[in-house]
Amino acid sequence: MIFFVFFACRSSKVSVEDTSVDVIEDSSSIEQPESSSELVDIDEDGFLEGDDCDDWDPDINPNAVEIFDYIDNNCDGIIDYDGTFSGSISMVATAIYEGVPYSFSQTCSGSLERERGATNAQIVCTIDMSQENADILLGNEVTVAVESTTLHDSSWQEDWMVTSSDGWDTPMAVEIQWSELQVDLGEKIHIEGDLDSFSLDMSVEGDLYRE
Ligand SMILES: [Ca+2]
Ligand SMILES: [Ca+2]
Ligand SMILES: [Ca+2]
Ligand SMILES: [Ca+2]
Repeated sequence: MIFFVFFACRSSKVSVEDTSVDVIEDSSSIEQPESSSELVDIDEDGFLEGDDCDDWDPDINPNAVEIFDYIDNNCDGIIDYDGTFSGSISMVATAIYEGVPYSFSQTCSGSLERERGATNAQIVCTIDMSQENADILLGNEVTVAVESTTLHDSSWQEDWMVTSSDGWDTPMAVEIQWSELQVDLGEKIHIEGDLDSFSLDMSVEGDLYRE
């Protein structure tokens, strides 16, 4: 009987209590996590990682001098002598036909693309057919071109292929020379080529500029 009374008293207390609580949030008192986008200068070269294209190497930064090493030293997006170049190239030629020499002169368009050393270049000459026997000896178009070659320096000599729209082709020794990286970031290329064969002499010369 004593047990019954104790139980009855306890249950009446619990049933009438309201346990709900209003929670008041104060956002100013909540600590925000530190921003993860905060820029740092890991290599301590004076440039934050947003402007420094290699924040682990103090020799690479926007104030560095571009040198030939397959790396973008000065963070301008251009590696060494990379780029697209174009310009005018002069072509002169002398060809023998039935024992008689005929001379030709033409202004041609040159272009060169270099990306991480891989280079394609061509000179396209649309021949002025009013020149005597141009149709027989040169054809409507002569190109001097090289494809998929890799440049390892600022000057370079290699055989390019001279091809006529008439169907013949022959190699020409071509030398190209970039202007100094330290002077103008290598924005100019000088091109000279010579072909000296039994029936045809041809030379090309001119400058291409970074576009
Ligand atoms: Ca840095
Ligand atoms: Ca750096
Ligand atoms: Ca470089
Ligand atoms: Ca560069």
